[in-house]
Amino acid sequence: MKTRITELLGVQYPIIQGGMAWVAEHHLAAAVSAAGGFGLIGGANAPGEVVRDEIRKARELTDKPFGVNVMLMSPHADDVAKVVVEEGIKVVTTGAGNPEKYMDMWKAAGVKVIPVVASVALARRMERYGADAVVAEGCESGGHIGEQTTMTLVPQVVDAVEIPVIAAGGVGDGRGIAAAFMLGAEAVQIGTRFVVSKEAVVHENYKQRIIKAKDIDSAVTGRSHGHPVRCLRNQMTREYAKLEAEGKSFEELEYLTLGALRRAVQEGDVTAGTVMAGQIAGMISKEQTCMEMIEEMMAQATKLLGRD
Ligand code: TUI
Repeated sequence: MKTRITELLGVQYPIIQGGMAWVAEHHLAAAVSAAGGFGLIGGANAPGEVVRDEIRKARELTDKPFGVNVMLMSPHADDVAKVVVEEGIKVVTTGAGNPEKYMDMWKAAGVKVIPVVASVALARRMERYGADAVVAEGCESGGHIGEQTTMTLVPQVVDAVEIPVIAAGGVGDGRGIAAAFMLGAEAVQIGTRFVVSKEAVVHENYKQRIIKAKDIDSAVTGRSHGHPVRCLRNQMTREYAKLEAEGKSFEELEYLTLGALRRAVQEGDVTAGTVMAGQIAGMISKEQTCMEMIEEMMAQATKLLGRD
């Protein structure tokens, strides 16, 4: 399945791995790229030097291309933005903000820029600023989200811009990929399914929580403060909802979630930690290698799309 995105990224399959905080480290990025997809190292809140180290470690594992996701709310975003240029990274995605201030530096260095957007307005603006593609991310996604669903956002972004569009949010198998293509996307970005891959270095409890999740297990914290974050329901989300209903300030609520993602991902505290995952978690049923996941999804998608 050749598209403008597979050409842009130089990959076999139109599958990009999400730049998930604490999850998208070098083992996962290298495994997705080695399997013919496009792996990403998630900068998240990490300092520039940590991201540099991750890039170098991924290069030891694969000579296939991979990229870096710059999380724009990070206090280290400026440093990470420079490190990707210094390390010769060819593709950057951005999340949780507007990357305009880095565009000139990246374009001058020949870096392809793919902002993640949650609205048509930002997609248009990014195209004007020279973005090479956009990821249109619906609120089925895990983590920091916008308001629109993938089903409604993707076709509206496809109609609004000339650059190719990658669909994200709620894609976890070949049916989701085929559906995204029907909406006009030329690739998909997948996060939650890759969390349960054999190569993802996360706590076993986190993987099992996703594998056991039911359709209704997803919750969004922080809506009332304009910082919606999707995760799986647990003691933390119940406590958060209670305090949110009591009108507690954003700062007080942040205290509850501070460091809670790391506690879930690395220490396996899926009770009090923030178990970020997309709504598709309910469909994800087993651990597999990235190669098995990608080949299974592509076989199903190409069959459904009549391209096999
Ligand atoms: O960025 C994500 N997903 C994330 S980032 C993250 S780390 C974090 N953890 C806790 C709280 C906050 C962040 C976990 N998951 N996805 C991409 C994404 N970007 N989704 C939505 C947006 C977005 C939203 C508003 C992008 C731009 C925007 O407005 C920018 C503007 O200035 O107009």
